Amino acid sequence: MVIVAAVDRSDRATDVCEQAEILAQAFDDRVHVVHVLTRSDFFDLGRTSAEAEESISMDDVRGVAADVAAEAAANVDVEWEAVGLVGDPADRVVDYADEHDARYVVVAGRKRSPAGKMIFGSVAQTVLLTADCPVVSSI
Ligand code: D5M
Repeated sequence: MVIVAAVDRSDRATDVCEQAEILAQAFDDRVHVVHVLTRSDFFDLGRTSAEAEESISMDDVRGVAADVAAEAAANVDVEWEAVGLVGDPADRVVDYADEHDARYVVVAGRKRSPAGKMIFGSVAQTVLLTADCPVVSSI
C-alpha cells in the first residue's frame, strides 16, 4: 500500500518524510511524497512572471510542485515517489489519499491560536477531519 507524506515548504517536511519512512518500513509500503501548489504559490516561488502567466500549463505547475516534494524526500530510504498537485492543499491531499487507498497520511501538526486558525486555516486539521484513512502527525 501507499503511505502519503504531505509536505509543505517548511522544515517540518523532513519530519513528515521520516515518519512516513518508518511506517513504510513497518508495513513494507511505498511512500508518496505529495506537495500541492496553489497558483499564487507558483508565482511566489519566482519560477515565472505575471507576463508569462498565459503560457503556463498545469503540467508546469505540477512539475514545480513535484520538485518541492522530491527535495523533501531526498533522504527517504524506502521506495518513494514525488507527486506534484495543484489546487487546495487539504482537499487535494485527501483526494489523493482516497484515490490511492492510502494506509496512512502523514502531516505535521503545529500549535496555532484559534484566531490564527481562522485567518490562515490549518491544512493538517482539515486533512485529519476529512481523510478516510488514519492520519499520523509527525510532531
Ligand atoms: O499544515 C501542516 C501540514 O499540512 C504540513 O505538515 C503538511 C500539510 N501541508 C500544508 N501545506 C501543504 C501543501 N501545500 N501541500 C501538501 N501538504 C501540505 P498547517 O497548514 O500548518 O496545518
